[in-house]
Amino acid sequence: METDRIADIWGSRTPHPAGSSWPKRVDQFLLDGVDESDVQKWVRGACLLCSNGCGLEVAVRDGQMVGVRGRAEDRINHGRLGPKGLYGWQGQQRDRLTTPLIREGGRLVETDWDTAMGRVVERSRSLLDTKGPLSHGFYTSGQLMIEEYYTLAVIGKGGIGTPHMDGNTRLCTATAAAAFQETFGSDGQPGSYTDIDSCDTIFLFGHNVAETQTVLWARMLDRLDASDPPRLVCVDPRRTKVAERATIHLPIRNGTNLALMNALVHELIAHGWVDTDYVNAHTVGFDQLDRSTRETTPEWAAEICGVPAKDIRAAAEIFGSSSNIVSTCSMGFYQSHQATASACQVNNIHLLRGMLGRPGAGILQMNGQPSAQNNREAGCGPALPGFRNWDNPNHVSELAELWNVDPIMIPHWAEPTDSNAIFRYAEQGSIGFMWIVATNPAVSMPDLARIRRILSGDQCFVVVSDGYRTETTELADVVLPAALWAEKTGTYTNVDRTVHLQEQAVEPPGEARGDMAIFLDYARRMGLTDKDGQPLPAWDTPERAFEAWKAASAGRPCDYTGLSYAKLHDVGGIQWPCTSAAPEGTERLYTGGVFNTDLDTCESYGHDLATGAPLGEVAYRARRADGRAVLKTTEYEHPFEEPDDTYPLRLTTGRTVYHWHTRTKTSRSPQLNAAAPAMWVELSEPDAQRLGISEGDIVRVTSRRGSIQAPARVSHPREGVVFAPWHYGGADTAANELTLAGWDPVSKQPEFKVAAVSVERIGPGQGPAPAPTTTASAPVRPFDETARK
Ligand SMILES: Nc1nc2c(c(=O)[nH]1)N[C@H]1C(S)=C(S)[C@@H](COP(=O)(O)OP(=O)(O)OC[C@H]3O[C@@H](n4cnc5c(=O)[nH]c(N)nc54)[C@H](O)[C@@H]3O)O[C@H]1N2
Ligand SMILES: Nc1nc2c(c(=O)[nH]1)N[C@H]1C(S)=C(S)[C@@H](COP(=O)(O)OP(=O)(O)OC[C@H]3O[C@@H](n4cnc5c(=O)[nH]c(N)nc54)[C@H](O)[C@@H]3O)O[C@H]1N2
Ligand code: SF4
Ligand SMILES: [Mo]
Repeated sequence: METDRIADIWGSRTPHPAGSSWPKRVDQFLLDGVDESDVQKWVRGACLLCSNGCGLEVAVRDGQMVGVRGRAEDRINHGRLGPKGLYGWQGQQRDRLTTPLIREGGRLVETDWDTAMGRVVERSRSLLDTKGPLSHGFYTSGQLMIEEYYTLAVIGKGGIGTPHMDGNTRLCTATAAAAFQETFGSDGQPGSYTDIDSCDTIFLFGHNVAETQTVLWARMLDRLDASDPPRLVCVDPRRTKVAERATIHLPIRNGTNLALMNALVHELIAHGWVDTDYVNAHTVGFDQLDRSTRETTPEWAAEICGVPAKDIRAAAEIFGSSSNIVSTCSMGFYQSHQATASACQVNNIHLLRGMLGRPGAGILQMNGQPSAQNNREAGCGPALPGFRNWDNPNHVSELAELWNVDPIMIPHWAEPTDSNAIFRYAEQGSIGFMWIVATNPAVSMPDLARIRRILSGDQCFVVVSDGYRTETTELADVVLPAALWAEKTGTYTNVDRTVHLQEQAVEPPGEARGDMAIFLDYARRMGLTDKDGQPLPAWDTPERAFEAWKAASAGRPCDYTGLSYAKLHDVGGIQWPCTSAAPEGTERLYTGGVFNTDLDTCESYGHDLATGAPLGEVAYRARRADGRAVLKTTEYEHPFEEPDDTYPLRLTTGRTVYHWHTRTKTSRSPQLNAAAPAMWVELSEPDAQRLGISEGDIVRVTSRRGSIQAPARVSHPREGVVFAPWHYGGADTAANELTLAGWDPVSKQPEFKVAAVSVERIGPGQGPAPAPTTTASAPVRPFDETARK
């Protein structure tokens, strides 16, 4: 069946009553002129264009991808695909990098693999010999596969021995991981997507699910359109499509999440909406939580957040009176100065009501990228593989044994380095070799002028692996052409712990190679070995890497030992932990109210949420969580920048449904690109009127760091808030020219969601802004030609 997912983003409704299974609906898209009988094979896998991880099959003809269709039996999507899933893959067939590039006389020129890798290894080896492992930094992604992450984790942590490894997951889901660790002792999503099918209430905290996990929103819509719909509460400064369906929409000022959360906790406790038996049996820290929220009344929060106290009370009452609640938490919460504390409060309200570990009651601290979870699990970023605790010598020696290396090789003398610090060290030059894989920091990091300076300077040698030339490859010393999705085999794990196997469907273009093969080539050329002189890592195929990863995960919360390529091929998505005791996977974590906070199990000894100071083993031991969850919060503080006379508006940034991040794929997909071809900026109607700005006028947005120009869309952010999509690179258009390099003290996630800006009209545009009209970016009214000045 042919599908239009540009105009009809979520597709037709299949409503169903609470507790029944979500009906199937198979979406398919084949290139023009291709019909099903032309397809020579359908190759199994999952979409890699967001954390939802929809199961699909790739249609192949004559060695080329010619289409996709959803897998009806997959637990995630029951056959559905959204706009990016249906159309995004076409972007892989255009403008690809097909040979390595090296910088010669200031310019990037094509070369062969031997020459390119020769340069990489020469620089890496000489720095390692003269300056040691701290001269090396690896900045990776949330878009690689487990096999690739684990391979690089072993190379970086067991072979090179550097703590300077992080992913762009720092910008994305570092807070999800941090909040899980602080509350439950380790990373790992408690809930399951099936909870949506049976809950009676949904809370969305800073999550525009309608545009960012469209198939999950379709799942929610199918309950909202049923005869027994759940209540919906949406916390977002913009009137998104989610907000339009909400029972209560709290359009709080960006940067004030913690004030709201502290008020919700206050209300739950003040009204006795607390499951005291659950709290007593399964948590520690209630008295402290109670004390620190005594004064945080709805009236107090209303003042800070800029929403009516009665709406905060009403939202609290919904939370207090529902039987089965699912909450999701995403970038509106994570990309802020008190991100971890705010996300922990979402965990806390669920714990207070015993609202997890059973059908319909669950927490979804969202991931954004398709395999952000795997970077966290496999230890390619800050964590040690298998959610192991760097501060626990037993955990470190387990890895040393697995890898057959001396424990001293594995960096564990301090907290691992976050990407903010990695870029700082690269700026100073103490990191002289930085390898950037599957991320485009010259568009996605805050304060871009500084990022460009760091990457283009001589103080640090920069290697970039990507499928395309990007804003970042243009600053590199060596560029390595990478195979992309479906051009290689491997596994990845979505938000609700569902693991998918993507099988290779087609060959990569030209000389492009899979990232695992590139990492192994590097390791071999560097001569990395274990204690017995055997090559490290020991494997050479994706399946062997997966088997090695399974061994590393054994006995840890993310246990993969019951999975295999064959099983994933047959079944589609399966949730970890999957073991011989739970061969079909595990729907929910913490069903018995026992958490991973035991001293020997926990992934972290926790932090002070206000300062980010690590608490250490002694303090952790003294708290005696011993399997109970930890209720933690801190006091609300103002964001780093508040509006003033010069910069009177609050900028926030985010996504549109039709693009993926820096658009390397989606700008090359005809349908997606046409739907949102160029940059725009959104203003509320009162602000636009005050500033004399009409729809489509060109405006300049200026912050303390830089300025951009774009046509204005008069839409639905709250008054005083400016919204900029951050997809469009370029010094005149990239939202991150404006954002600031500040971060949450615990998760170190940058504050992309608040900066003070001014907006001025520069002149008339050419018609309405090039923003979608089908989404949160819809104009308040149709474009009026006569109103143009
Ligand atoms: N179409 C599309 N889908 C994607 C992606 C994409 O690029 N495009 N990227 C994927 C990735 S990696 C991620 S991380 C996810 C992100 O998914 P989301 O978190 O849903 O995406 P964002 O648009 O960044 O932010 C969500 C909402 O936060 C609101 N917000 C802004 N400031 C605040 C605030 O201070 N408080 C609150 N409560 N809300 C605020 C914004 O108005 C916005 O609607 O999406 C994934 N899915
Ligand atoms: N202002 C602002 N900034 C933000 C955000 C925001 O909300 N506001 N959100 C942040 C978030 S949540 C995220 S996740 C980041 C994302 O930021 P980035 O990671 O920089 O964005 P992408 O465009 O996804 O970049 C991924 C790159 O990897 C390449 N790639 C894809 N697959 C592969 C592969 O298999 N191998 C290799 N080697 N390369 C591959 C792609 O071509 C692309 O160039 O941006 C962050 N930046
Ligand atoms: S919801 Fe996400 S995973 Fe599913 S089709 Fe859309 S982009 Fe792909
Ligand atoms: Mo993300």
